[in-house]
Amino acid sequence: HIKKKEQNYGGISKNIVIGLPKVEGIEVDLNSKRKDIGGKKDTKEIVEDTLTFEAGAVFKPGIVGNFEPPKSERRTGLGEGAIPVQLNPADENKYVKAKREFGFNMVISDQISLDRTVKDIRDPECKYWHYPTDLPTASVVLVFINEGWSTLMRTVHSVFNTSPSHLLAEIVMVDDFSDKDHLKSKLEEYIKQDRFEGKIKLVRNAKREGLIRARTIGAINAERGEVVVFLDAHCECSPNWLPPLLSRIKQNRKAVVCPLVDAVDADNFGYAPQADGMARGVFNWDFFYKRIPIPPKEANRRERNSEPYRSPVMAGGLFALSRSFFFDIGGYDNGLDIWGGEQYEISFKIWMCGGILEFVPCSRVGHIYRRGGIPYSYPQSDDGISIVNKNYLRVAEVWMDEYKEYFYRMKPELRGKPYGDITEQVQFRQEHCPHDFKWFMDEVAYDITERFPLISKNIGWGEVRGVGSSKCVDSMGRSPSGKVALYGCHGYGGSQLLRLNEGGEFRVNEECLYTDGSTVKLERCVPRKQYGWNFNENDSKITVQDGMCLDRTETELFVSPCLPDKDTQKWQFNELS
Ligand code: UD2
Ligand code: MN
Repeated sequence: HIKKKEQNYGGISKNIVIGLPKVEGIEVDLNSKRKDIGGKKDTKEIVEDTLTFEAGAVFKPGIVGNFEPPKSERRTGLGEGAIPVQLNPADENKYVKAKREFGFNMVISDQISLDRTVKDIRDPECKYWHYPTDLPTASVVLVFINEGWSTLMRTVHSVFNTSPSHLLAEIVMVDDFSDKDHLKSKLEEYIKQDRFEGKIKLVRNAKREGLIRARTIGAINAERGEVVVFLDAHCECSPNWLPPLLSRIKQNRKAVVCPLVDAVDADNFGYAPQADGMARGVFNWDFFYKRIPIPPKEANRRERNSEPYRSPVMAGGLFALSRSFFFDIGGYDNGLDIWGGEQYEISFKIWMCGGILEFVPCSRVGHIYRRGGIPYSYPQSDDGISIVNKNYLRVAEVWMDEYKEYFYRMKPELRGKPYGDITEQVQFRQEHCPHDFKWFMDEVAYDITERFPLISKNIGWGEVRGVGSSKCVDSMGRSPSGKVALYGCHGYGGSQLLRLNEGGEFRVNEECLYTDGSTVKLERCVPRKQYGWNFNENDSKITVQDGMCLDRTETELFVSPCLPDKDTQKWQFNELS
């Protein structure tokens, strides 16, 4: 059903696919991918299909494992070993422009070899792990749109240089409708080079699909490898990053594994671990990705720190899984657009449909976190809700059962907003996924509510306007410890979107209002702290413990003893629950 237009580019690769079949006039139903790929139809089949393998990796203290050094020779160029590179002040203007265009310092990137090696910051234990030699092969899928040349191609070179060639089946590059010249014929020529052994397949989307459908298209086209590895298009791999991932999948076909993601600095291209070391991936109730320490229960399941550990959710961009398992769990929801939310969808799915999600400490990959710019735009949404929020709604509605209520309490403005048709996803879940969200919270993500307690029901939310005034409570974009003030009501939400709930919290996003007895300030909400805010609809007063009331001058907020008829102590929320 999914037919590809195959073109032979001078014998370099027989599999270069240009254009989605859709534009070629062939009906392609992305939703039918499961059937096409031989995915399984019901839970029973998925379970029986689990392959059991012999021994996995073995730890032998003192005996170095089958660690394969990078293919490139030791080099001495600029940025080699990921030592930070300083910008020549004469390049300041070019630098500013590049940062705005790509989010990266392309001036420096262009000066660093595409074959550079990065620092080896793995746990020293890692070299004593002995991985099986007959591992499943991998197709590495890179989706990209308008990425800078050297950061994109350094990703390709790095994957080549650091992967044992018998395990690297192919790299599938999915161009999500880029319009930059350097990604046109130059790219097609470049990937034909002998050094890439005909292993690079380029798929050009005929229209902008967004990273989520682009990845699905990549997985559909990744026919050569047993495992699909997704990476962002601006990554650099550490030594021996691939075997620990493949080995885990070999042991358990339903293990979805993430490397530890290190940070390649967007300005100087230095390489560093994330500040909090090894962490679990979780989310707060408005779907911000968070990292929290590995709880003892999980840490103790392992004998060594260098062993894989389970995580409730992944960050999104970098992970490996059996290609057939990807399609068994239905791949991504094709209704997710452009960017965002898919990391939760796939994570919930993995757990709730019978898989496991792990972080693998001996596999490390660097990712450049954008700073100061993005090379693509977010299309305008047509129904008064941003694309990211719409994605979140789909994920919450399909997967979170009664827990979606906490999401809505954090984002009350999204209640009732349109999120498209989810019938197919709901049906898929019913037919294939034995666990519900409560099971996920209790058995897998049991450490989330410690950090991000369930949100209490809102009493009032929206703009908080002084009665008889045109001013609203405004966080003024001041993050923790800033003073909250009054500002002309603007109706755009953001710093004026507040929520006061039955748990006594008065919040703007993750920040809570508190008072030192006179002024009103913001702090990162402290779990289970009794802030003591309340709103009384009858006298329009916002009180905080000990009979104090929220009060105002023209521009300032403070608390003062409650007085029955004091007009400056009267408030109105534009929405009451
Ligand atoms: C993070 C993830 C990213 C994805 C995203 C949420 C990491 C390190 N990164 O954002 O993988 O899960 O959260 O959705 O975990 N792209 C397209 N088409 C688009 C937009 C982006 O192909 O319309 C490509 C882009 O070129 C890049 C990849 O998708 O290769 C991820 O985009 P990003 O790097 O801008 O996202 P990031 O790292 O901020
Ligand atoms: Mn990225």
